[in-house]
Amino acid sequence: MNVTLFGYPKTGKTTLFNLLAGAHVEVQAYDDGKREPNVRTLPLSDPRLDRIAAAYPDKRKVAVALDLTDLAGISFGEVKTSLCLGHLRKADGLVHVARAFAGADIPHPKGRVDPVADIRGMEDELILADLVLAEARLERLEKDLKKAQDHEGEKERDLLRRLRPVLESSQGLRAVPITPAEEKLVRSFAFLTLKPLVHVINIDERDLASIRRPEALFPGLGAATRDVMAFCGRIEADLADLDPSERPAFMAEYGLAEMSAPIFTGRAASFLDRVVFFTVGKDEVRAWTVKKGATAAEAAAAIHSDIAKGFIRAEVIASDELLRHGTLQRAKEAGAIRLEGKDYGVQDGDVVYFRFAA
Ligand SMILES: Nc1nc2c(ncn2[C@@H]2O[C@H](COP(=O)(O)OP(=O)(O)O)[C@@H](O)[C@H]2O)c(=O)[nH]1
Ligand SMILES: [Mg+2]
Repeated sequence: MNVTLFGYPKTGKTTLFNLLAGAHVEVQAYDDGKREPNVRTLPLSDPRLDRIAAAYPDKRKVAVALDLTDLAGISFGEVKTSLCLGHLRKADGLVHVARAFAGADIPHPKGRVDPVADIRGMEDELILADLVLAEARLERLEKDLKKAQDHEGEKERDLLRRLRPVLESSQGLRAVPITPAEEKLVRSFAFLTLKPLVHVINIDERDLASIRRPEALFPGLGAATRDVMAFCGRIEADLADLDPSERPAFMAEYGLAEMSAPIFTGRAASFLDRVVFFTVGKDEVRAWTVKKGATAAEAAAAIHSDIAKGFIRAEVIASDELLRHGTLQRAKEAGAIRLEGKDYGVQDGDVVYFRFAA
């Protein structure tokens, strides 16, 4: 799973990257012309995994790996031609970092701090980048279809003809109902406005008391609010540098109940439209993810194609219930484990054992 941080220059992207990844990449007030993204893979901590693993002290604990990418700033109006576009298209989820901190020492490219305008501006830029792509593809397809018949090509053209006016009316493609078959047709385009997107606002330290209520700080956000979160780069970066034993006292002084990074990573799977399930194997207790709505057969395939091929049954128990029993063995003795078939829809938090014929 890849999550990519992007945004206009000097909004606190690298500061957030450091907080999320526990990294120490240098942050700067002035552009150093660095274009290479920062990348880290981090284990997604999950309290359910910790508790299941605690019941099996001899087994290794393996978390879901999250690939985090931190891009160089994109200048205003340049998303559609940016060198970063390829990175954005590769991402499973996008995190747009917007600046709300005043910081007179950090120049703002537009000479004003207005996160609501920047969020709207960035959404428009993503829509425009998709429109440029859709139009180019449509033009080519229409030309090709005049020369030769192509049934698949016609389906694609019809879909693009439906999507283009949506983009032209400044709406993202997420609002369009698309069937799974149609989704397959456009998957290779990696439309940006089909990806999960969250706006993360880097708030000013004087607004710290409202950090978990960005909608109160920025009433102009309107309908976009449900996809907005906030952090405070300057203060949280300082807190992260402290010895963990000293941190709570300083957090209390600031009135900050929780650091933002663990809140964000805790929501990562649901943000990416995925569910987490667990396996207890011979050597390891492990967390996996599949897209929301995936079947037991698809979950098996996420582990190994052989398990999916020889799939017989899935033995399933919710992690909460497993923890009430202690171990799978005891849950089994209590008759608490269900047998499910290929088409069972995997639920977030399921603990699954796949029976399969090798
Ligand atoms: N005053 C203030 N400065 C910040 C805050 N967050 C980041 N900065 C500073 O803004 C500059 C750019 O930060 P950086 O994370 O490199 O931004 P990026 O260009 O988006 O990656 C650095 O000097 C940071 O120390 C904040 O919340 N308040
Ligand atoms: Mg940066």
